[in-house]
Amino acid sequence: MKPIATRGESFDLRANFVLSVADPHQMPPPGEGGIVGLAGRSNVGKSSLINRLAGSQGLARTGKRPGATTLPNLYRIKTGGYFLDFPGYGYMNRGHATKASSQDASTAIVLARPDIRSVLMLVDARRELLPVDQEAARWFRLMNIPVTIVVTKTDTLSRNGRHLPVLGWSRWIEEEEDEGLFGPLPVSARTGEGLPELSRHVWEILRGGSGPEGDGPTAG
Ligand SMILES: Nc1nc2c(ncn2[C@@H]2O[C@H](COP(=O)(O)OP(=O)(O)OP(=O)(O)O)[C@@H](O)[C@H]2O)c(=O)[nH]1
Ligand SMILES: [Mg+2]
Repeated sequence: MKPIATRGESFDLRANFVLSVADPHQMPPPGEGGIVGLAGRSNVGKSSLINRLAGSQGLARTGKRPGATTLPNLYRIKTGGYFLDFPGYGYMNRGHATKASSQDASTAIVLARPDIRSVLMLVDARRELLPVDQEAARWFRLMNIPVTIVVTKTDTLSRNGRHLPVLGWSRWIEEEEDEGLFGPLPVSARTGEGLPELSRHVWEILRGGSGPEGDGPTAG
């Protein structure tokens, strides 16, 4: 598959699987580019989105049932940097207890790796704003990690219908008065809606910092 292109620019985020991280010590040393995490409730579409961004359908395991991803999975982006696919949290009200060990692994990585440049917090377009998502976003912010709210599965709603969750999330982001909180970006891993914008955003996160890769294409 070709890298996603927008207005003549191309943001090549093709990636390879590196490992499932049970312990942060297994991860490659910092300095090879930053990490962009994907977090959100189980089944929200994190792994599907990585597959689309990386242009490879079989890269991350996806599933109809929540819990397809049980440990954080690390993917190396060929042009520099990493995706980190966090296991989903909080499904069917028993998430916290049953998924404790995968959450432990996620927390350990976040504490150990200051090179997590940003987290994309995925939320389902069909659901109202959920406190569990808001708390997760705030937790990453407490860890001083910039967070971008990404509203997924927009293909399941009409154009009018998707307006509502996007509006709800943009109000919430405004109310938080936090300059490290971005979005909401509406996307669909199914139709590809919003992917050029999201690819550009990820590219800028990876290139925008003081990483070893230097400058890439910029917004404008
Ligand atoms: N309609 C629609 N379905 C989607 C979209 N993205 C993912 N899905 C479906 O949602 C289900 C879950 O997708 P995954 O990518 O496995 O979700 P996940 O967030 O990685 O789930 P966990 O690994 O359990 O945390 C699968 O059946 C996907 O086909 C989308 O944009 N639109
Ligand atoms: Mg997954």
